[in-house]
Order: sequence, then structure tokens, then C-alpha cells
Amino acid sequence: MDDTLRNYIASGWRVDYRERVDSTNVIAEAAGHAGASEGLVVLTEEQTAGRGRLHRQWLAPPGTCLLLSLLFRPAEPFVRQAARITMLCGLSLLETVRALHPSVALKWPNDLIVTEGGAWRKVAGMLSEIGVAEGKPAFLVVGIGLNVNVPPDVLPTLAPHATSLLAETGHSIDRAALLDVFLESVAHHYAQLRAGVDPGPAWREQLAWRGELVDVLTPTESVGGVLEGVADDGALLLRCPDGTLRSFAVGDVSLRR
Ligand code: BT5
Repeated sequence: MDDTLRNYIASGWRVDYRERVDSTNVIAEAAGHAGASEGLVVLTEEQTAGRGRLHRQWLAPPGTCLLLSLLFRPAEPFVRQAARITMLCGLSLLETVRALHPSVALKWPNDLIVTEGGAWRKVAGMLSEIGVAEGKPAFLVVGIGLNVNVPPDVLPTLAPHATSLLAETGHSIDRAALLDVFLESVAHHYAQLRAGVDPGPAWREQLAWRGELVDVLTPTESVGGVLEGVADDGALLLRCPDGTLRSFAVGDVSLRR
């Protein structure tokens, strides 16, 4: 199968395809600073400096994944709308993957995981970044890395919990067709947001491990408790053993085994 994305076009979007970049988020941010309007998709086959949150790396074997960044210009109130756009992108990613594999869920803050009993594997990650111009938030870049046709034997070189659609379904997937489904879903949810529909409730519905005992690992501490949900500002809400409710803006959550 000729699976290159070089000639990919998507109606309603402007696709900027690059064979290889440092990070699609970096390219999209430069475009944002240069005044590009929303609807831009930066798409690549290979990243030499793919970024995760908190200065972590995103690794992907060239030509096997979906690696892209979307540029948005959120309406006011900017920060709230930006959070909603990130949520709707997560929902779209979930819907796209769920058509191929039923057991997917969102893992706070922005991962897509396959769950199986108490086990979980990460199939995609998202990195949302706000661009600031003249001291004010000006645009939002949502970066998405989805492991599509990564062979199972390569997955352990990416991350301990990494999985791919190939590994989960047993067959390789046409990346262009998958991207079509995803971008159409984003366009649909974004139109709904502009019409006043908050994606928050639907997003929360899909959140993994609600009501279960989890550990939250932050840059400074590790805290156990029951995952109660996510606040309007996107913070994770944890009911601690002493009964207090704590909120976490940054961190990683894992199911207590
Ligand atoms: C994320 O960060 O999950 C955000 C990933 C966003 C990647 C996209 S690719 C297109 C765009 N351009 C970029 O430069 N970035 C975005 P975080 O939650 O911090 O997870 C990072 C961690 O995931 C790493 O420390 C590894 O443990 C793990 N990891 C790295 N590559 C992976 C992969 N391909 N699959 C699963 N896990 C991975």
C-alpha cells in the first residue's frame, strides 16, 4: 500500500504537508505568529523533536503515524474556549478511533488509551499550546500524535505503555482515510461549539477511571484518591482519603492496581 500523506487534501482545511519537521506544533506556532488564519493543518511523516507535555518527547517511527497540528483562533473568553477546543479535538480523536476499536477512553489530561480490565495502553497523545502576541493570547495549536501502523515489536522503543491501531486491530489502516474522519469530526464539533454547544459534558463522559482509585503524579508529589472528575478549568479533581477534594492543574494519572 502506498501510504504517503504527501498529496493529502481535506475539504475545509488548508494542509501544510512536510516530509520531516522538528515538531508540527513549532511550525503551526510560527504560522500563528505570522498571522495565519485558523483551519491550518500542519502534517508530517517524521518529527525530529516531537514534543510531549512538561518537556517530554513524542517518538514516532517515520511514515507510520498521524502527526499533525491544528491552528485555531478561539473566540472570547479565550482561555475557556481554548479548553473547549482541546476537548472537542479529544472527542473527535476518540470517535475516530472508537470506530476501529471499542475499548477506548480519554485519560486526563489529553491522552487516548485502550483499556482492558485494569490494563491500559496509550494510542495517542495531544499537546495544546496557546500562542501569545503583544501580551495577549492570540491562537491555539492542538498537536496530535496517533500511533497508527507502528509494528508491535517497535512499540516498546516508544514508551512502556505505547500501543498502535495496528497492534490493537491486527491490520494496517489507511492513514489518509483516518485523517479524513478525524478532520470531519473536528469541523463538526467546532461548528457545534460556535453554535453554543459545550463539549465538556460529552468529554467528561468518556474520561477513564471516574470513581476509581488512582494516583496522581505531579512534578512535586504523588497523591492517591478517588478520581471525581474534571473541573471547568480542566483541573483533575481527586477525593483524598481524608475526605478533602483536591484539584490538580498538571500531572499524570494512573489507575491504582
Ligand atoms: C503527550 O504528552 O502525550 C502529547 C503528545 C503530542 C504529540 C504530538 S505529535 C504532533 C504534535 N507535534 C509535537 O511536537 N507534539 C504533538 P505527554 O502526556 O507528556 O506524554 C509524553 C510521554 O508519552 C512520553 O514521555 C513517553 O512516555 C510517552 N510516549 C512518547 N511517544 C509515544 C508514542 N508514540 N506512543 C505512546 N506513548 C508515547
